[in-house]
Amino acid sequence: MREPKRHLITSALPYANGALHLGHLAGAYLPADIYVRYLRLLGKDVVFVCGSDEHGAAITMRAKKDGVTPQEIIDKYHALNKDTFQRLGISFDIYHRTSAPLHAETAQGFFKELYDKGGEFEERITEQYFDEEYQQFLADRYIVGTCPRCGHEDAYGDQCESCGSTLSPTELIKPRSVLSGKPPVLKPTVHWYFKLDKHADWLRTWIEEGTLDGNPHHDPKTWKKHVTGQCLSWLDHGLQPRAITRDLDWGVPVPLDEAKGKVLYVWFDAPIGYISATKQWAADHGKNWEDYWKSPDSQLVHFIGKDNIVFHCIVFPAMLKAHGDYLLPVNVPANQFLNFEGRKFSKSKGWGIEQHEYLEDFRDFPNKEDALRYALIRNMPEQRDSDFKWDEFVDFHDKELADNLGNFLNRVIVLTQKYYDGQTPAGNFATSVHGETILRLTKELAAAIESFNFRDAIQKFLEISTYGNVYLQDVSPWAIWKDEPDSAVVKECLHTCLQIAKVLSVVVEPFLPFTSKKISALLNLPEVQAGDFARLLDQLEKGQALIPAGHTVGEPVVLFPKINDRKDSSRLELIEAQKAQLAAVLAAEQEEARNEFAPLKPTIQYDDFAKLDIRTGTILEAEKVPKADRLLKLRVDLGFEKRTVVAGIAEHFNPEAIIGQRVLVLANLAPRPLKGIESNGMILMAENEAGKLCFVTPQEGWPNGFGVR
Ligand code: B3M
Ligand code: ZN
Repeated sequence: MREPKRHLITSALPYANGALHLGHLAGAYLPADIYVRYLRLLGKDVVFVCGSDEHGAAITMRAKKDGVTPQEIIDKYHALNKDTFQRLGISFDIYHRTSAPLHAETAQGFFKELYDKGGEFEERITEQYFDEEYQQFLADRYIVGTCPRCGHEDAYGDQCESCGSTLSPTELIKPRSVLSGKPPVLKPTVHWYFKLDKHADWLRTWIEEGTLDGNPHHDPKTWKKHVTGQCLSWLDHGLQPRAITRDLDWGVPVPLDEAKGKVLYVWFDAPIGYISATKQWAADHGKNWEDYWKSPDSQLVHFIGKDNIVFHCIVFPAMLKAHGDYLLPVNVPANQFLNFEGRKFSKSKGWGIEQHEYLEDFRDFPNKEDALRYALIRNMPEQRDSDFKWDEFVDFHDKELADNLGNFLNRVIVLTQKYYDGQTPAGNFATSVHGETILRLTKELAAAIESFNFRDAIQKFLEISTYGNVYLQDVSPWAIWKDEPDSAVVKECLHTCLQIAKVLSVVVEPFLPFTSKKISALLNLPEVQAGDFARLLDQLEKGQALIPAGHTVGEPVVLFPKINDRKDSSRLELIEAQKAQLAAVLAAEQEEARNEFAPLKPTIQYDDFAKLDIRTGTILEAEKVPKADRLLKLRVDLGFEKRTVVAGIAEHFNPEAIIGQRVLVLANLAPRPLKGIESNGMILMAENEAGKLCFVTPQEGWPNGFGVR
């Protein structure tokens, strides 16, 4: 596979129906940004597209919930998400929207092309739920009812959130419309289906072997195992035609006369959003969008979360191939999920933090954007789910960014100022063993980024910083300089450290772009720019100095003031406040759980308890008490005697079913008459909050008559 001329990189288009949390950032946006920034530093022609997914029931449901129009929802969240990404340094070339007219035109054109070709679509008439009061068909999410699997009463037409089952609307027991609350009726409707099944064979070859139409396309070994695994599992289950139109009043209208009132299914139009975004970007920059989507010299990579794999690795590629001329992705390095302090992010449960909330809560925290980016990269869910923890955030920040990177840079600048009035001493870094080592680490870092192993890549970055620190400590120029201010060893040492600092300013840019700027300022060098990584490698290979002798560095600044700082507790307080919020959520949950149970009775003394004589027993006979709905007359074996006990359990148990049941009996309760029968004792039962009863039984094998204490 030859070196591509152009790179088209996409990140999943977030639904504009809510804010995004840290898991989204770590999943699909931060990894793409690292990759794109790296490519730009190599001087590559790259376009990085993203935007809001503004169609589908996710948007209309949200609007209904908030009592506003869908347009208000998308305007609000498009602006919020776009702004937040920008503040976090996610460097999209365009953040487009699927509500743009250019998008509707592009998606309709795509549909029409496939339609006119013939053979890709089929029309099917199916029965779908219809709300007669609102006179409209109901999207899956607009139907709720009882889950056939677990009995949860508010399961959605596509999924039960209680047991996680995937459902179809007609499976729901007692379905009702979210709009009117009334039971919907089934009505026939026509829809267009994309014949995905006919693409199964080439998809399998493409995914398993990395070939397309008999030509090499990509190296399948470079795809993540969990991505390939998910794709093959879909293929193994067999692909079915998929409906690509919907009866909904929000979306891209189906461009057919006979499809009035119908729109394209959101998962049909959303990926085409990547194309319309590229078109808009190209129009804005005087470029040709087709160079990026259709030229064999270009490479397409989709960054997504694992829940979107099938759409990006099976459905969209099939659409592109069916259309013809389009490139297919050379990789889809999907990430797994990030959890938050041991649980899934959940807005409704108050668990987790959204990106814009972080920026707000940490507004006074120095270098907050990169502190977050660093923690998310160190722990990115690349191969398996990972967990964000505040304690780890603190450790990464204090031990790695502050003690390692920050401390190294600070010492180098302070010493250069002190010994040489800020002027870079001459030296032989580039031809030394240090130059060689740094070149090797830099290449390893590059290889890790190119193979989408961003956790490994950031480790390499840390190794370079550590190398500088250890070297500085080993030489300890301060010990030499006080007796020998003109020492060549000290000069060589600071020369070398400054060169390493320059390397750090470049290689850190894809990960921590704000920090890169700060390091450049410390060194009094221009900001890192396109092509600098390539230049750096070239200079190191050629043994050239990266910062020339005599260059005056800047003033020292502490880049990452520690969170655990005895003199200033303000940063630790921010972390403590986050933890306190989580503790409050847990406490509220516990409180709620407690309220589900009957309150405790007043305290008694041990002597009160000791008066109870509870024995193990077995029910020998059971019969209904005439004219008493609730009572059963039981004959119970207590080992030393057999007794009659009348128990109020007739509504819960059939008499036949409890013969032989082991029980605990309060044996010294004074006899009392019940419906004319003398009851001698009481059977111990446990009762749940719904009033259901179960027996409390002795462990198996324990005979009757034993005391309980
Ligand atoms: N909006 C789903 C999601 O946000 C969907 C992605 C579209 S990518 C073309 O997870
Ligand atoms: Zn269920």
